[in-house]
Amino acid sequence: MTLCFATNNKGKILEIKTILGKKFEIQSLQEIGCHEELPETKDTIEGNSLQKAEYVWENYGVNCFSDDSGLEVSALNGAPGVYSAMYAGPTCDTKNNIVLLLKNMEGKEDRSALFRTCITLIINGEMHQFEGTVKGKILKTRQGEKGFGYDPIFQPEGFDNSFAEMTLEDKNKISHRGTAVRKLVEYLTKL
Ligand code: ITT
Repeated sequence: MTLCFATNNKGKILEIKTILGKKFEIQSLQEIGCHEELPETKDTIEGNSLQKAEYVWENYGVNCFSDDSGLEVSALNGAPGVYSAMYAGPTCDTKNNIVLLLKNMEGKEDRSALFRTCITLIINGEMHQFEGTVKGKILKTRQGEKGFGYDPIFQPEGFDNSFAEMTLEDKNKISHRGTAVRKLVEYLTKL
């Protein structure tokens, strides 16, 4: 089965291909001729996830799935959450998002956080969503160079390393995305 992965995030592609790519053929947005930004205007992770997959299905008519993710920090009332990608505003990028998060966490005792992913699959026009979460804490400084996004400052519960210090395979075993993708695989293999 061929599925388009509706994302422009190379980190997500690498992680998901490691799990899905062995069983399914994954097409990129470029391969289906989609070169524009996908719309992401909703205020929930589920809403944005659905919006991205629906855009690809409605405009390109291919079976596809999307991934919308966010980091929910307890001491910041769930921020950055659905706004994780654009946290630092006009200057948002991975580095500036992390700098702002660490600044906003200064002096906070409770460093607990949750990573959340919602994958939306649209297959022959039918929609299904799969969720994955992982609990952890926000570190005080960056640790590690692997992974992407907030990985250097997120330490999953029960581990001494940040996500950015783990191999792709080890991160996938416990991550929000790994959990959601395994649910997707389970569904697809039953079809
Ligand atoms: P697409 O919408 O094209 O898929 P995106 O990067 O905009 O890519 P999101 O809208 O889901 O993705 O934004 C999620 C933000 O959270 C983004 O800044 C990511 O870098 C970050 N993020 C998502 N998953 C992550 C992970 O596993 N580890 C670290 N950061 C992650």
